[in-house]
Amino acid sequence: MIKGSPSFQPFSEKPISLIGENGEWTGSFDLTLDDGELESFYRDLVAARVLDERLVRLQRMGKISFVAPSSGHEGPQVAVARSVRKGRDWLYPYYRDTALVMALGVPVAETVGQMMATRADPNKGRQMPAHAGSKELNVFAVASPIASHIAPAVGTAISMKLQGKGDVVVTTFGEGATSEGDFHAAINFAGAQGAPIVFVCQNNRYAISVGYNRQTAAENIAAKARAYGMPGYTVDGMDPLACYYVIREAVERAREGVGPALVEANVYRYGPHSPADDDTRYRPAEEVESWRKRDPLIRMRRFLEKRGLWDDDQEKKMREEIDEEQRKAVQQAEASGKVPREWMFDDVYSEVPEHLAEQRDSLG
Ligand SMILES: Cc1ncc(C[n+]2csc(CCOP(=O)(O)OP(=O)(O)O)c2C)c(N)n1
Repeated sequence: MIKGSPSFQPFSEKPISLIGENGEWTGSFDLTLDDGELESFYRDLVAARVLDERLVRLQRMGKISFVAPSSGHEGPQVAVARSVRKGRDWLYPYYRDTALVMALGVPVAETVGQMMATRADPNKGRQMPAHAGSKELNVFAVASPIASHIAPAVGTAISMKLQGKGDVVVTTFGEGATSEGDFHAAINFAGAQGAPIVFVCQNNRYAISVGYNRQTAAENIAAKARAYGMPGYTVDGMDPLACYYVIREAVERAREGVGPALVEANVYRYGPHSPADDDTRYRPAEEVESWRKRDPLIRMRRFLEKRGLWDDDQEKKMREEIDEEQRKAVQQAEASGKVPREWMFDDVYSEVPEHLAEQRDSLG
């Protein structure tokens, strides 16, 4: 057992939840977050939603070519960001993790700069949009092939174990990724090696148009952990505090050398898979609406209100601040200018070979 942790039962039938749908605390242990931490947690959730809606608008305006909407996924993403030691632990996220990188501290101008391929992009415009990465914060640059980042994440975790510094890796992915061989090879090896890694599956029930029941016959994703010799937790992903406490426990467990864990957070993506996807063709509007009623932001806000920490005025003020911050960040990203073409030759060789130097110079 991990010191000071509530210790959750793995392989529960019902998803683990700590906030009831009306905002009441239903946990069997005392909250350890103080009022300020709870408020800033809520701010992270709201800021992520506001940014997601802004990115979708920017895509419609033709300023971004691709976006992977993250609204509905905020709970586990913000929970991961709040469970790790920033700049020490390692993150291998996927393309839908905008809320995660934002809550971790990647500046909005950097995220938007990446999306727009401007000079504000630390990836120098050489990635698809929605492919974050941060050297300072140990965020591995997102890879487009599904599940291909999971094996390198395990490799990093084994390396952390060998170095013995107590650093942990967290990797995230959708349930579709668990159908890939890469996932199974990687998680198997992590189990065998006792690697300090937490696998966080954001199960939004669809891999583009492929529904959960066509993806796997397993009752849930967490059950798969049994075969790999690690605990598997099913969490109500629309309950931000349940995501936080379970993920934090899994991270601390890994840090103390107990080994890896798989956390499945049941979320819902409200938007299409990407702008190229028409989700009305494969899921009824009533289904989307019914999940919207369980919205993580509404749940957290009710929780704060019940504790006397939040009211309409605070909400209005916070939303105005967030909106203004993000508006300025977008301006900053745009003002930095498009990435120069010659940047594509950077960072490949320590010394640019003659033929590449020639090609670079021929760009004019
Ligand atoms: C190896 C590979 N196969 C197929 C694709 C095309 N593709 C992109 S996203 C996606 C669905 C992934 O679904 P999931 O892992 O559940 O994550 P979600 O997008 O639902 O969050 C697919 C099939 C890809 N990028 N890589």
